[in-house]
Amino acid sequence: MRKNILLINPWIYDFAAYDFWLKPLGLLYIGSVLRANNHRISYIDCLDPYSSIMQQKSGQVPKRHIYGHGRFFRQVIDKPDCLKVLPRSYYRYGIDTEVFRVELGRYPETDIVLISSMMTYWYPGVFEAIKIIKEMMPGVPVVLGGKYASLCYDHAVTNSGADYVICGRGEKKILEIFQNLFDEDIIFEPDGENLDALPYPAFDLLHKIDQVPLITSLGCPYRCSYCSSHILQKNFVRRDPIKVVDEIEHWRKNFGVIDFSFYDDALLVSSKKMIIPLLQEVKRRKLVCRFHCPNGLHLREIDSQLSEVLYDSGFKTIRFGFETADFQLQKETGGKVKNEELRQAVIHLKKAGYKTDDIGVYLLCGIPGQKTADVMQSIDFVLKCGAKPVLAEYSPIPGTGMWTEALTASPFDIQHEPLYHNNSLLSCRNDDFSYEVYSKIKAMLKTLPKNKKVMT
Ligand code: B12
Ligand code: SF4
Repeated sequence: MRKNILLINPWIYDFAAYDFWLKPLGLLYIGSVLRANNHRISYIDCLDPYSSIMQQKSGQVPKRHIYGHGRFFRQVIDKPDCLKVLPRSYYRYGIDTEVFRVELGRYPETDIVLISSMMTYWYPGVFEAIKIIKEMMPGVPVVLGGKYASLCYDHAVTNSGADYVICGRGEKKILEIFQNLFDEDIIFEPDGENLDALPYPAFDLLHKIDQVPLITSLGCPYRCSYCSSHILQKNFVRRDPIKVVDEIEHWRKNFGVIDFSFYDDALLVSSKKMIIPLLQEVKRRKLVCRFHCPNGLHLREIDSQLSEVLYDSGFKTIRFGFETADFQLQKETGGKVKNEELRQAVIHLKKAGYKTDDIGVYLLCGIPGQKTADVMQSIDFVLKCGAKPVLAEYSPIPGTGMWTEALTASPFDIQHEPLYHNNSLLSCRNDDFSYEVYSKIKAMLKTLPKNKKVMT
């Protein structure tokens, strides 16, 4: 029998959050799989910047950019005790709890609630939503999945209040739960290794589709020690680039979507097999769209052909994962890039038309044992290459290669309290690379004239 399923994208509780093309892609994939199994799907987005009730109530509209990114609603809330060390305000991002209750009240027939989770340190927003759901919908089972649930499974099982916690990809596991709970036959079962066999994510449930995130692949062929990609997805699986363009065309033609963001971990790897044919096909079909990459891209892949195709296809601002200019550290953390590769990549990108400010290069700061000199030398190297350094604060993630080192290095109890994984906290700071030093470097980067060297 058809079930009424309510999907929930929970709040973010944090010091700062900005909607950098952030959508609950995994949850909406699960929704589409359940819809393909003939169930009725509804959706509440706690982060919805277009909520009309919230706009009426607050008299405000969060500032949005035409490219599909922008601000959320937000309310100042009490900081959890353990985060009081950071003298910054703490917010609930999204609609307020009363509006959430009004939204929940619209779905009295709900048979089961599915809630997602993102950053490990955003769990308080998930818990708050579950608490309210349990209060307003007693007896309705709640299933929790997503990244926090996968990376901090035991913490989620013990503390979240959910009836079921799912670790890892959810398309098949949710069907098993449905079989057990409701004795449901499976009508459509996705093939986990074939991403093209999945129905398109249920973005039609959103009040407004300001942009659509895409995945051309899951996983990554590299194994960087600070990254959890291989925990979340063991092998690197890719789609057929032409099928990705079919999806782009679907959203473009049927929903008028212009902006698309790629959520891949390794979008540019083997570019001739994916991104180049994909973008060429977009051009051949004359699809007018803009592409965005909130994630760091692989510098190693950049050559003259790829630079030209990217520039020509409307990738106007690009960000690369470089992390450090220190050769030893590059090697120890996984060897995804070398200094010479950055130098060469910037030359190709500039020939294609990119300016210094368009080429953002992420530098990981605050990893265990890191010294200020390493961060400064890395900034200097990026500037010398003619690109823009962008600091990315390290967030320790359970199960990663660097986790044991992080446990030893951190002055905080990162093992038992995921709130300490918050990148704003710089939880593996040390006497040399302290929070004060980091703040000064960050401020300095904001005022730095283009192409200026900071140290030799
Ligand atoms: C895209 C992305 C971003 C985007 C958008 C965020 C988002 N939508 O999550 C942006 C660029 C904003 C971002 C930023 C950051 N990110 Co990020 N990001 C990702 C990325 C690459 C993909 C997430 C994604 O959507 N995947 C695709 C979908 C299909 O998968 P999924 O959501 O996991 O869903 C599946 C399952 O989880 C499950 N599932 C999901 N929901 C539900 C619900 C139910 C009920 C069920 C049953 C199952 C289920 O089923 C789904 C389908 O199989 C992940 C890495 C990764 N490989 O996952 C990192 C990741 C989440 N990010 C990470 C980090 C470190 C960051 C930054 C801190 C980086 C930095 N230093 O600046 C910032 C933080 C920003 C902030 N304000 O705090 C870490 C997590 C850190 C943590 N402690 O939690 C990850 C895991 C990468 C890593 N380094 O290992 N990120
Ligand atoms: S290359 Fe990027 S996505 Fe792949 S393991 Fe390293 S940091 Fe993670």
